[in-house]
Amino acid sequence: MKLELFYYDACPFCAFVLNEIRDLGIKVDYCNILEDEKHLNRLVSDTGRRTVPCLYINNKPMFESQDIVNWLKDNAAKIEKA
Ligand SMILES: N[C@@H](CCC(=O)N[C@@H](CS)C(=O)NCC(=O)O)C(=O)O
Repeated sequence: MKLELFYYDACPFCAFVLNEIRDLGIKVDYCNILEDEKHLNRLVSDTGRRTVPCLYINNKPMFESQDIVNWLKDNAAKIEKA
């Protein structure tokens, strides 16, 4: 399962998701949309939005930090460890 988190550092909703990822000890690829324009461009072209956090699950975008955290908790056993 390929997981990519689109985020930036100053976003509190992103911090909520990042903390959960750390607590679960799972492997996620990080896509900082302010540090690398290609990540921002991909997010906008795929979704028409620049809202973060957005978790790509096998290339399918999921918005809403609470939904992302719930999904990560529910699926943690199936996700590769960091
Ligand atoms: N309800 C959303 C809120 C996300 C949100 O407001 N993110 C802000 C950054 S802290 C953002 O990306 N705003 C820019 C935009 O939506 O275009 C969540 O919990 O994920």
